[in-house]
Amino acid sequence: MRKLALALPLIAVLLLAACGGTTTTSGGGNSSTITMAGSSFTGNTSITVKAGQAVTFADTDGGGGTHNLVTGTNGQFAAATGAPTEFAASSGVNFSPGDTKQIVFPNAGTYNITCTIHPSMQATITVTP
Ligand SMILES: [Cu+2]
Repeated sequence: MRKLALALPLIAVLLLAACGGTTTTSGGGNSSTITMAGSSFTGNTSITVKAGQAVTFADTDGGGGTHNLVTGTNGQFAAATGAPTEFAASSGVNFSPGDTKQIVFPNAGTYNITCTIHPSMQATITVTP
């Protein structure tokens, strides 16, 4: 009984660590990750995935920032046929510092992504069939 009482908190810590591990995809080698800092994209801004694959948006560089990503250019929303449902509305996808979100792109096409808060933030996601 005494051993079990010690083991339970340990298991809880291990589970938390495992969950945290999924957010450590920022930076470098991952070609399907878009990284953001306080007011800009910081890595690849032109990436290619296959239809049905997820793009990871990691707002973690330097602690991240507040962003509102939409389809469009120069901070202006433009509806994009075939874009993920998350990007279907002008309200877009909100990021708070430290957020990492995976968004599946189900349809082939070329999608421009911009930030309504920082119009200079622009990325292009190409989805191949
Ligand atoms: Cu932004």
